[in-house]
Amino acid sequence: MSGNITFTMIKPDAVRNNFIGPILKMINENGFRIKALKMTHFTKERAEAFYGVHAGKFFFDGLVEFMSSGPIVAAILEKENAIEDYRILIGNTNPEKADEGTIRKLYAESFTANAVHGADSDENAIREGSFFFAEMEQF
Ligand code: IDP
Ligand code: MG
Repeated sequence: MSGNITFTMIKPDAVRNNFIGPILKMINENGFRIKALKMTHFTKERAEAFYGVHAGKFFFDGLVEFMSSGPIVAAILEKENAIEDYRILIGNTNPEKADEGTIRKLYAESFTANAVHGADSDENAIREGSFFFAEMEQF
């Protein structure tokens, strides 16, 4: 059982496709409280730093290009067992493999343009949230 905070982003494809509203609605309806919310834009440099763990992988350059291609929405979410429960709600990284009813199944465009990000550990939720929210330590 992990902590009660996770970090998410609505990625540029979902923002372009007008899915901010439906995705936030799903987040709320699945028991998450939105603790902080910001619409913003990654520079290429900040996207490279955010996804630094993937540097050198075949998809890295395309991922950085995509993530800096338009606005994103960053948010801190609260729920018991937040990390694990949110990863279930978003579905598999590859939307073709995502279960029915998951955010990625419903709203993703492709493997890279897969609608949303979800932190994979308490530690990464803090690290990633700190990219966007100075008050991260309060959550
Ligand atoms: P996650 O977002 O489900 O945690 P990660 O493995 O952390 O998946 O990868 C980060 C992001 O990089 C993915 O959400 C996706 O946008 C992109 N990505 C990962 N693997 C691939 C791939 O094999 N092809 C294309 N894009 C990928
Ligand atoms: Mg990941």
